[in-house]
Amino acid sequence: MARNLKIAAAQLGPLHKADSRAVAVKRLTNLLKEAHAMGAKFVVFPELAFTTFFPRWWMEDQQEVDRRYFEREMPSNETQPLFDLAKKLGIGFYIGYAELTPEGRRFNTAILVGPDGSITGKYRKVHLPGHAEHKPQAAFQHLEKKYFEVGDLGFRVWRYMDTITGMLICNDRRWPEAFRVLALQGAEIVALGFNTPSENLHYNEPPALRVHHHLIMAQSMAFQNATWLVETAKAGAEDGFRMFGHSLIVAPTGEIAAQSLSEEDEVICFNADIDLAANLKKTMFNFAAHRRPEHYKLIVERVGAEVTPANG
Ligand code: CDV
Repeated sequence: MARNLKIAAAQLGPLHKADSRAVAVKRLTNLLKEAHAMGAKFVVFPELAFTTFFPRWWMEDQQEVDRRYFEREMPSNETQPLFDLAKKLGIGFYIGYAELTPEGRRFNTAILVGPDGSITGKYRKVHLPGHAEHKPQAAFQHLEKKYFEVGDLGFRVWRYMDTITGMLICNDRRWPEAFRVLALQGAEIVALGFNTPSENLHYNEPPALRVHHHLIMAQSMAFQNATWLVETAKAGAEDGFRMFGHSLIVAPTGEIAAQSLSEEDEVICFNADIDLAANLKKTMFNFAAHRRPEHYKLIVERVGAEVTPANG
């Protein structure tokens, strides 16, 4: 029996500082309805999908940050309509949000919600990019290291809608290790939401090159790990700070099956044959037959690059 799952990436255009949770939830529910009309059964929303990408702002009043941007419960009264609609439509989804735990810990989090409305899995972002200190000279900040702790749940997969699905968040897509840990657990779908500024905070880089990196990473990670990969952007100019779109659904062959065209709210959808990866998993990327972990020790032992002496 072929296993097919109609997957959608539900891209959000900009959410500004002044946009309320209610505005965000209304737009998310509209995207969900559009995905449903396209026949989607699993919808991937962006990273930090209920608010503007707030780590671009230096803010000192943590109580205010918590109130405006963090979720103490999921779902809450404000986010419940999205869960209710998804359950009514029988759609499962991935969504990212800023999580404030009862112990006062803060994470950049994503959840996998089943078509029955229950939360199947949670992932807390491991690779936090940017910095913790204020950079007043910079055009904008990237303060994920200030606002969030490194995720403490590891890289996991879940049996989900007759597939094996894992979650990552944004910057994780630049790290092959994250994908490989999911692939070693049999991942068939990797869902990932992102917010990626079109400008490089650190040095001058053509925006087109940043999109190029995004595309080649997605294609290579999907192929090398023989998995479907869904990457969904929050895009466009949020209060004047532009982020690129290019939400993607990539097949395990490394081919882009669907890609967004705008930097606005947009749904892309593809009927994914989950078993498309079966041949790859049995041959080229048969891990059990071909991997040589005894030669990969440095990957877990060493964090930063250290140059060994010549011929050492
Ligand atoms: N939200 C992110 O993790 N953004 C990073 C930016 C800072 C480069 C990304 O990897 O896209």
